[in-house]
Amino acid sequence: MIYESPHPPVDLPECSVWDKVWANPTGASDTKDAVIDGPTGRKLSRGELRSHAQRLAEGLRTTASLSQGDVLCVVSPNSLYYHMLVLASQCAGIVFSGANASYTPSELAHQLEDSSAKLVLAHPQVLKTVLAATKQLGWSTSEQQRRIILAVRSDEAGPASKQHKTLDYLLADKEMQPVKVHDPKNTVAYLGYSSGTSGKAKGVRTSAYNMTSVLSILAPVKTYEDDVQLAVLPLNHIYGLTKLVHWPVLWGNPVVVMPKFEIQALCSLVQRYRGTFLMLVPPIALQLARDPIVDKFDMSSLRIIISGAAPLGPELEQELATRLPKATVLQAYGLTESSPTTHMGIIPKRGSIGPLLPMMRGRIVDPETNKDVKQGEVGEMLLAGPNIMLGYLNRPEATAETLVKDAQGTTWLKTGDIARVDEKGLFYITDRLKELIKVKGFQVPPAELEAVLLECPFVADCAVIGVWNDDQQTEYPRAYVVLSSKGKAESDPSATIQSWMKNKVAHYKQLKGGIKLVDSVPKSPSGKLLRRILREEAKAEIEA
Ligand code: 4UW
Repeated sequence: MIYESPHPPVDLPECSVWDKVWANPTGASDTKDAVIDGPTGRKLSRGELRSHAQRLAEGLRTTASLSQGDVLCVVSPNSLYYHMLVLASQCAGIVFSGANASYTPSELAHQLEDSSAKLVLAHPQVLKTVLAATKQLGWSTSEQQRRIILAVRSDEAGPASKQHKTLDYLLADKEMQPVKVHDPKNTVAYLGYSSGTSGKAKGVRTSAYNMTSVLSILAPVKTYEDDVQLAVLPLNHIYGLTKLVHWPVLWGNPVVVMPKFEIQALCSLVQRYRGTFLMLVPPIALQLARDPIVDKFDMSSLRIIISGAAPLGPELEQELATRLPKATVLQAYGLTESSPTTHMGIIPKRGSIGPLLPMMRGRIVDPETNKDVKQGEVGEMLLAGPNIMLGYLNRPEATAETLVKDAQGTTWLKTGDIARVDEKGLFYITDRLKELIKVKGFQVPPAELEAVLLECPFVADCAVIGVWNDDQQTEYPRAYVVLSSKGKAESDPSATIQSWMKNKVAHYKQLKGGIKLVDSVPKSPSGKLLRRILREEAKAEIEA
């Protein structure tokens, strides 16, 4: 059966993202704060944000010679300028591709190469990584100087400004007239990276219409003029990009940005700016619910707390709600491939991701037969709606496996998540069919870690799965490793492999779930890794 959203339909405008976010339905003034840098207190008003974004757009077009459809890659932790960089790209019709600021050079090189990024805007903190990544791709020094620009103003760039230009170089005197997007349904506006149901990270082609639609279908969550958002989640990931970059600008709400999560700093910013809206991931929910430091701050301004990107158990959700009784605690769900939000627990039911948002439709199918299961039974969740991506970049096969058309011509996204729907139409995520591991909400594709491990001289064969860590409320990757003869000669091969991995993959991809030395890893007769067997074994181990 097809589940329909219980919410009334909403209008879906066919315009550019720029026109949507600056439509200003609340009549917010230009002098109102738009972005506040948490650590320094520096601010950009709405007027400044819009004007700077238009000037930067003009510089991207003229000084950097980017044309409509070219890809701009931004590598930066959350900063005062992140909103401006995203919005400048939308003003100029440039495709925005945000990279994770903790990527290693080879991880970043993959995204730069795969996306064919023309220009990189890099925060000075990550410049070393960007230089190493582009060197791997064969960029000469002069090319690096031309194509890598620091994502800060000149007075903040430090010694890096001796070699690289800064945003001041790109900020033109003139404001660009925002481009008109004539076919928003088929115009790619963002290229996020997601492994989807299998394999390595792939470019997700998110159209302008996908983004304007998702902003429209979030309508059931009411925002008010005096709401203040806290941006502790990374703004490059689709969760932050949609809900902490575009959404607050649309509703005229200031956003306080934090470059990294730290519980005391978060609480102090909530208190100082009377924060009302907090989006988080389960490990942050855990600290907010249990860390004694929280009691030292006035958190009474918090009105809505939304958790997503990974499962949050009903007990912890309730614990958080009890500790912060003025706030409504709820869960939401989404994927990079759905731009991202599809469900939101508007009326919270502990452990549920809520009903479908307006215009969304869902199915729960038996993954073997693709036939719908009965209401209440578990199966793979399929979703259809205006926010479903156009497909993966240059990967027609992966796209065809993930987006399937039914006889009525509706395109369904196979989420790779196992879910059930109760009698009230509320959805519950119960398991994951796909091999993806989520560490504190970040994607960790096991196939990627296996490929890196197989380059290690101590490893003959391996398989990687996620194992649940209750203390941290997250999964961590664990490797099952068959040692090579070189590995067998090591006194502590696990420690050697762990330190070998240190520089190869980002910190959140490290094998914190441990390494198990085994004689073989389970494979099908055709040689396909059977990670599910290892997952079941690990689950049984935890439950024992
Ligand atoms: N419960 C259990 C959940 C949940 C979940 C996601 O990295 P991606 O591609 O994307 C995200 C997006 C998170 C998000 C989107 C929209 C939104 O409003 C919101 O608010 C809280 C959060 O993480 O990973 C997608 C995968 O992450 C898992 C699930 O496996 C999904 O396929 N996931 N949300 N509430 N699991």
